[in-house]
Amino acid sequence: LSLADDLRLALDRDELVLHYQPTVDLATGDIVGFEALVRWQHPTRGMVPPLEFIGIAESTGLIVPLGRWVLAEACRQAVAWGRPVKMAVNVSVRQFEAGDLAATVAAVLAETGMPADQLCLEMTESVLLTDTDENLSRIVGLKALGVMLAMDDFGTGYSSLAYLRRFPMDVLKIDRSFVDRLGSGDAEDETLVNTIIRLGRRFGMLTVAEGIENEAQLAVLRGMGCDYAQGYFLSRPVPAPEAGALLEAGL
Ligand code: G
Ligand code: G
Ligand code: MN
Ligand code: NA
Repeated sequence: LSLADDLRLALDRDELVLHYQPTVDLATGDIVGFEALVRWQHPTRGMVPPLEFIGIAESTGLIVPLGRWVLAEACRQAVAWGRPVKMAVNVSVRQFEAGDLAATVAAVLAETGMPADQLCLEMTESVLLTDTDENLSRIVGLKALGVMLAMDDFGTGYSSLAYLRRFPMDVLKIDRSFVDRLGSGDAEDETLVNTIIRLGRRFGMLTVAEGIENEAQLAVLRGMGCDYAQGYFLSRPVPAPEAGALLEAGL
């Protein structure tokens, strides 16, 4: 069987699991939410990382049922924790463009009881690269549900800045390639990140820095007034029980 055949079966066999990476308020240190990241516990290959199967899921169309499962599982878990917590879910281009994502999200919110404003859908610039009326109406349809929308990996795509004013995004996630070089005293890198934070703020967006791996980066971002942060220094993505424990006890 090919990996694609296996993936088709994986959904039915409950081989997919979600890990959750905390999003931390830089001002208070509190966990405000999590990003759900899918993993595949393959019966013979072991843990298969998403980079190896999201592409296959997209090219086979399996991303649609897989994406629906991820949405439902992430929402179900957020509600099960029994306290207000934001849950961010990654949405790939194919999932955004195939079928009616807004209808799927509406159904998942209804069946899980997840409050719409606690769900955040993360999209990369490639989703917005096709700056068509159809894509705009898809975005508007999602916004109408009351969910939050995040621009993931900001700064790495080919896009112009024009879509920031065209698409109503709520969250700007600063790509970790920019965060990587912070705290080493390079003035240009600091200027770049500072400018992105100000840009986000100016457009009324929450800013989230990704990939924080040390204290120095954290301090620089806090000083710049970045709202939230994620990264191995704070916590790796962890299974649901560990995430629940972090939510109870704090970091
Ligand atoms: O989770 P890392 O832990 O390895 O994730 C690698 C890549 O896979 C990231 O770009 C991430 O956005 C993507 N990814 C992880 N989980 C999902 C998911 O549920 N759906 C989609 N579309 N992408 C995901
Ligand atoms: O593309 P997206 O931003 O959704 O993917 C997040 C990816 O970044 C996941 O693969 C996640 O495991 C990874 N990640 C999260 N924190 C860190 C970090 O501090 N360093 C590195 N190198 N990767 C991280
Ligand atoms: Mn993401
Ligand atoms: Na990202």
